Amino acid sequence: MADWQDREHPDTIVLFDVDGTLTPARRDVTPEVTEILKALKKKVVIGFVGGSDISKQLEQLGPNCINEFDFAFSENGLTAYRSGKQLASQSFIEWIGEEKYTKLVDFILKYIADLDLPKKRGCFVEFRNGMINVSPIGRNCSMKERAEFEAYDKIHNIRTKFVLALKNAFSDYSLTFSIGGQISFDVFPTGWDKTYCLKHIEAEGFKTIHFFGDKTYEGGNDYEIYTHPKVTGHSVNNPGETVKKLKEIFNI
Ligand code: M1P
Repeated sequence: MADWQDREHPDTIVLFDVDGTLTPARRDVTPEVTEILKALKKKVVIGFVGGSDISKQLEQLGPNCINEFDFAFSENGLTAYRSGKQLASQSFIEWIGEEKYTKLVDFILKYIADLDLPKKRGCFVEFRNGMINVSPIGRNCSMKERAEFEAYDKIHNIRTKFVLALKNAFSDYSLTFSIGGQISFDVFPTGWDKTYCLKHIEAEGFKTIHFFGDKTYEGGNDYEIYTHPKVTGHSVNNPGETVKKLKEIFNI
């Protein structure tokens, strides 16, 4: 196992959320962020931990991101890579079982069918390794429709009401419903939030774990890791602020 001795601070890891922290939501990383990450990697160990699945992160952070970052954590760490090599993990469907899963999905699809929305597109439930992602408008919407839904949701609280209905109907399922992006929310077993990724680095013995995220408020999908006792959390509003803070903290 690499012991990171090529870094100035081999016992420090810096983890980043993706959407809103390294990139704008569902958009690509800029050269400015890529450059600062390269400089940071000389000093410390670096990783990302996003809610999205790996295909979206490869699009946003670049096709080689699982090698460029020392640790790559998709779906909160339910899909994980160390130095480009995949690590063993758990799966949502194995955890929940087909019977309970079918009841959950049937409820979701019926709820969406009854929703009165200006536009509906396709892919309302995205089945992932460590979670499902539910989108009332559907993940196939265009960028313009994505922005329209986000604005509509701010007024009508479509996702908040949906999550409430699910919490009531499935109170015995031990599930967490997390609104982390613009058009959807993630559903995963309670505890499989972003702190899950810390299991993959426990054995490395890092003395300092930094985390940068934008949804660090209670209810946001960065909250649990941001407030974790072993983590030094940094709250940012956009990638520009991430760069600014990195320059200040790490003297880059
Ligand atoms: O990384 C934050 C979220 O990004 C996407 O959300 P949305 O498509 O709603 O903007 C999703 O991939 C979601 O799973 C993820 O948590």
